[in-house]
Amino acid sequence: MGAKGKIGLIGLAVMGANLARNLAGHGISTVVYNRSHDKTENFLKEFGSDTNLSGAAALEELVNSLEKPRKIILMIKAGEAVDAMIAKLIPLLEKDDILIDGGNSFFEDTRRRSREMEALGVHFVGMGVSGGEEGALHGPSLMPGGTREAYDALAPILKAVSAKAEGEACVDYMGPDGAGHYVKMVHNGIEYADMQMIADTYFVMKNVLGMTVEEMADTWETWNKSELSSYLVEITARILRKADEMTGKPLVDVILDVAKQKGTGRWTSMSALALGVPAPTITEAVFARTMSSQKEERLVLSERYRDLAFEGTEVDRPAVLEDLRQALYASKICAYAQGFNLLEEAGKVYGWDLQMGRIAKIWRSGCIIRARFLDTVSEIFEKENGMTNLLASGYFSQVLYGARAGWGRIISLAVERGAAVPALSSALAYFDSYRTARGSANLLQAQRDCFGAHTYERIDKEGAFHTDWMN
Ligand code: NBP
Repeated sequence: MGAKGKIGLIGLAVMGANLARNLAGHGISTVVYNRSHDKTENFLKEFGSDTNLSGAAALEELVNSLEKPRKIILMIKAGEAVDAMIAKLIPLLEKDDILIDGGNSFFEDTRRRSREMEALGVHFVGMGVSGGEEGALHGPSLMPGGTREAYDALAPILKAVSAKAEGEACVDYMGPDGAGHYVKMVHNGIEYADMQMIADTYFVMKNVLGMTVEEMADTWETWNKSELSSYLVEITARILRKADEMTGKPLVDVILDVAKQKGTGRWTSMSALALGVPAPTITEAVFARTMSSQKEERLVLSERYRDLAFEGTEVDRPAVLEDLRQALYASKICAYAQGFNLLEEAGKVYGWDLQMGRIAKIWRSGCIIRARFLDTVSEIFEKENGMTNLLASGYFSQVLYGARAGWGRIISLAVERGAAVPALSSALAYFDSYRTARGSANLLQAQRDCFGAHTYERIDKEGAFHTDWMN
């Protein structure tokens, strides 16, 4: 064998294969390995003409073919497969080697693996990779966490292959151990919310405004030129224009309304609950997918309540559409605020020192939630120094003030017609409760004290108080 490879890559499913091609395309000699060797052979048959790509049939061969300290990236199924692969690699690795997990691993697994690997003197980098298969090939947004030393050693490679936003690489050091995978998890939680808010909006367009798919596609295309401009809005317009090859109908109309999930949205909600950070819109988006999967029950109940259709008197469509656009934008601000608040708290709890401005910056390109909006968010984090809650920012508070009336009208209209818009309405409830100085929890505290002697605090005196409520 000639010169040693710069990086090894394990796992040649769609993400790994594309990332390997991206690495090689940037002149980084990459040695690939896959558990089932036929995938390695097929991959090299197709892409092996690139002299920066070579393959290994065994893990020993892979490890021996790399420059020291070795850099190996895992792009395999998250969970037990990662532990199994690490167990096989440990006897082959040496001190100062760097093992990178580029899959969607649960951050607590990454924290554990970091401790285990660092005890052996091997650097472990948990790296979020966003952007799907296209991103992996043409430039993903990368969220690496681990030791600073490992990041510095990897930075030239990661910067080369990552997406670029205004010339800046969409990669930055997130923090120690699980920081990178945590940031990627919250990115996915926000993605769930963003997708559900768009789905809610589509649902109102279709069932309340009675729009055709062409009319909807035109509207999303127009909106993509506004402050809503984003990858998800762009693909929504594209999706609505697609015809089904089998029936000629709009493809979206023949797709079953049952959404699947792989767990990152649920993990984000679980973490928000564990850390005590309100993230209701992200959680509603997870529940909306769960509700979608109750198809049989929904069919039964839709029969039971069939008189409650979406009908109502005709509305002023252009006016409602403008309200809807503003409701979507305002809800988006709230969902991102929830995600950033969660990151802020997790950074403190886990000692990661997460930097909101840097995170917003690396999400501007390459990832699924990339949007013009994130340029604004990153500028705000930079300009409004020390400001970490987006709802408190001067810029977004103006937007939310302006949108509040139309947002309320949309939720009222949807509720009146019986069209569920869980993400848009949860975002409005989040906004309204967050900006309320005196809420309703005084009554909850009284109830808790009444039935369980849990005590309450007073607004006019320090201390814990208990009342005998029955006498
Ligand atoms: P998959 O998540 O479908 O995993 C398939 C790969 O894992 C194959 O290479 C397979 O090898 C390997 N593998 C499995 Br399964 N069990 C293994 C084991 N015990 N030991 C060694 N290898 C094993 O691939 P993917 O969709 O390309 O995703 C890779 C990672 O990137 C995942 O963590 C995923 O969550 C994450 N991710 C995916 C996307 C996306 O859009 N797909 C986006 C962002 C992140 P085999 O060929 O021998 O079965």
